[in-house]
Amino acid sequence: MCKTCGCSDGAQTRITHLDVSGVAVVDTSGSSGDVLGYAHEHRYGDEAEHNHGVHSHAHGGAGSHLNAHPHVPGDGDAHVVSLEARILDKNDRLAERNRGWLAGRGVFALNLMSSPGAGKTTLLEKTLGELADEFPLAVVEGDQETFHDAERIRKAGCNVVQINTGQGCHLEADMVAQGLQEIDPAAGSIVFIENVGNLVCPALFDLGEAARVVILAVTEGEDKPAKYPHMFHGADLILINKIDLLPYLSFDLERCLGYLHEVAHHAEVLQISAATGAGLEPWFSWLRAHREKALAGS
Ligand SMILES: Nc1nc2c(ncn2[C@@H]2O[C@H](COP(=O)(O)OP(=O)(O)O)[C@@H](O)[C@H]2O)c(=O)[nH]1
Ligand SMILES: [Mg+2]
Repeated sequence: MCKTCGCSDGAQTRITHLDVSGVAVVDTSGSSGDVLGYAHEHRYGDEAEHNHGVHSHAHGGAGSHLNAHPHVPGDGDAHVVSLEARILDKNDRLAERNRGWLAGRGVFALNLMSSPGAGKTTLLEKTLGELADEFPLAVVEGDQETFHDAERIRKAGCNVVQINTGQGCHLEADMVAQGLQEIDPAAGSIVFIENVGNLVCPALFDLGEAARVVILAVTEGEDKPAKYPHMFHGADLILINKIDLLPYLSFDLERCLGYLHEVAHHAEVLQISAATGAGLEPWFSWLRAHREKALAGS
């Protein structure tokens, strides 16, 4: 059991590739690709190779995990630490494999993280509307349960796979590898990986992305970067969302920017409203530039 976020050994990951043309879902477990019933899911945690009891409950990228989950020294502690180190090594190795696979294809993949409800899916909907005519886009959706977000993305006409993590609170590299196989992104694509809503554990798992984008909604309060520094420290780009609500809140923007400077001075910060579209042009430009770079490097 993860002491930080409550992942349990019973977690089961399911991967579902939604069919863009209709409400049906393509079963991802068989080789035929037949269109099956809506609720047909691929439980890859059942496969022998994916020992879910181990990989779904590892927390922390490289050494950060050991800091985040300190162990009380005692009998068996060395064993626990070495087991965790092996699990984390495994995630990092798989993340590197994803990164190489994406780079070889000239695909720009980003890991989009935030608290639940900060506006990740709304931003993706707006972004798909703007960029879909320019180059191929695909989305890997991470949620504990439901196809709600994947449905929203599918309605926008985008290639999307939903990963349901069960009791797991974050995506891991092997889940994303499965998702990438499903969406099979073309050269020059952007792949958006919407992580499970959580400001803690997703920060600790490398998925093989080329960039990390963190959304902070003004409704969450200005102190979240100070309270959850690991998440913001790892970001390449931070989007302060829901700025349309600023007139109605006591959110102290200057203070928030101060905290961000302290924990993530290297990151670019943009102020946006995913709902109204305000401030989104620099975000679109950022995406175009990173996609160009990924394509040029392939
Ligand atoms: N006012 C306002 N609401 C927003 C904005 N972005 C998202 N929302 C709302 O916030 C709620 C959660 O958004 P969603 O995109 O599902 O968040 P997610 O859980 O991070 O994917 C929804 O009701 C959205 O309509 C914004 O910029 N301004
Ligand atoms: Mg969402």
